[in-house]
Amino acid sequence: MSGTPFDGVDKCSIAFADVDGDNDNDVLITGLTKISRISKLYTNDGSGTFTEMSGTPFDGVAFSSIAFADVDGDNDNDLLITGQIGSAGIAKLFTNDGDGTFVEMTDTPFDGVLFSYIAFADVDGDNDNDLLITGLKRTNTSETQISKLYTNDGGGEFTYPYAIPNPICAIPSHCKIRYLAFSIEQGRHMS
Ligand SMILES: [Ca+2]
Ligand SMILES: [Ca+2]
Ligand SMILES: [Ca+2]
Ligand SMILES: [Ca+2]
Repeated sequence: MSGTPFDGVDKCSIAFADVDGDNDNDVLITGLTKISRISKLYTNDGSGTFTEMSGTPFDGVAFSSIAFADVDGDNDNDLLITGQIGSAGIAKLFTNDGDGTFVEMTDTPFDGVLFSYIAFADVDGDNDNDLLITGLKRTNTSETQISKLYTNDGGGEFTYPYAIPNPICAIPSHCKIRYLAFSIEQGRHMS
C-alpha cells in the first residue's frame, strides 16, 4: 500500500492488535528513525488506512520488543514495551481502557532491558497471561543478560520469581520436610 503514514525505522519492533475494540488490527511501531527513537500507535479505519494516535504515553525506544495481551482480564489488549532509552533499558506495562487509551502501571517488578525479546503466554493454566522477559539489563557499572518469567495474579499484578503452583513446596523447608517424610516411609516399606 502506498501513502501509509509510517516512519522508516531500524532497530525496531512492530505489533498488530485491536486496541480500540472495533475489531480491526491497529499497529504499534517502535525504533530508530534518522533523527530519533519513536513509539507510535496507529489506529485502523477497517480498510487498512492508519492514523497516528496523538497523546500516547509511550517512550520512544530502539532495540525494543513490544507485545500486546490482555493482562487484567477486561478483554482489551494491554501492552508491554521494552527497549533502549538513553543508554539503559525500560520495561513498561500499560493498561488499555478499551478504546486505545493507555495508562502506565507503576510498581511493576520488571527489569528494564534492551536488545530484548518478550512474550505473553498462560504458562500455569489459570487463564491469565504470564510474561517472559529476556534481554540485556544495563546499569552504569554492569551488564547482565536476563531471562525472567513473571506470573500474573489475573489482575495484571506480576510476580517474580515464578510462583511455584504447589503451595506446600512454595516454602523450601516444607519441601525438605516432605521429602524426608517420604524417605522415611520408603525406608519402612523397604525394611
Ligand atoms: Ca482497531
Ligand atoms: Ca486489558
Ligand atoms: Ca497464567
Ligand atoms: Ca495467574
